[in-house]
Amino acid sequence: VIEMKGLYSALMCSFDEQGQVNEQGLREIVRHNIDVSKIDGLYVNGSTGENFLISTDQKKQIFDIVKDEVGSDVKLIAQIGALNIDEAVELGQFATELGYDAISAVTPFYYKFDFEEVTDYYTTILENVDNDLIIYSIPALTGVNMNLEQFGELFEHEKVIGVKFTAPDFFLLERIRHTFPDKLIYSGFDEMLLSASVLNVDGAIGSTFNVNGQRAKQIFELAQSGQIDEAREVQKVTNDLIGEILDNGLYQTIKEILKHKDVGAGTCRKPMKSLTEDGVIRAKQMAEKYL
Ligand code: HMN
Repeated sequence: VIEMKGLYSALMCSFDEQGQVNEQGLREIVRHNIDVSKIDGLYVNGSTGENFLISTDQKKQIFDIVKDEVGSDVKLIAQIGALNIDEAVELGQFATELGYDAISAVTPFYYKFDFEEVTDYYTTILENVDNDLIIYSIPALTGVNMNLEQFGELFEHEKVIGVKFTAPDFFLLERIRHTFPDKLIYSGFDEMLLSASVLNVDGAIGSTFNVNGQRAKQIFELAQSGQIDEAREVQKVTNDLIGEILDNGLYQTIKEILKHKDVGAGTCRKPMKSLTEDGVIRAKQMAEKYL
């Protein structure tokens, strides 16, 4: 699992006005991440890829295009989690056949599943997909909160190699790190990357790395070498930028910044709204000021 460590962009996807995948634009986003953001890998079809707004065919199309563009340049994690368990398995098999290095599955959401049901969901995926799996925990969006013992139960399966931990709970994060030194932990909130890095996470997965990947890498590496003052400076600038992005509209603004870098990032899928004219101007100012 050591080779899976590092910083992963939660990959954005380019859509046209009709909501179809813009292949050329998607390829440009991938290239920008590798060539400019200098990330170690891509987390494909996560929240940032607007995964829960698109069809199964579109998810497959995206897995396909991304693998074709990346080859073996960087690591690839396929987010295949879905409320329809058959779809999750189908996507897991599909991405595995394409050569994705690991799969990841969001905890099942919306119906307030209990832990027994969550376990059953992961077991079904693991029994049917021949790949390593990273649990995707994001309680604020799913409503699924797991404690240390529950993570431990899921980690008992040897194919469960780690967790994408997207929560501001540093007590739990420290306990997981300490208790499971051999599992991979990816930090999920870019604005908390330094705090997570100090706790010795193995990497991070973030939406803002699509544009701010170089700073994210600096934060992670400075923290690992104990240069905390320097890391804090970079996190400060990063958080100035993230604050402005969040105020303006997260995914729309990252796409707009990419467009200012001549990357065909397209628009967001409905029902996500588009930026106002002012929002477009603000995104341009962010691109000029920070990137
Ligand atoms: C994904 O599934 O696409 C990402 O891994 C999610 C990632 O953790 C992001 N979370 C959300 O968008 C909810 C963060 O990068 C987040 O966007 C960033 O920290 C700004 O808050």
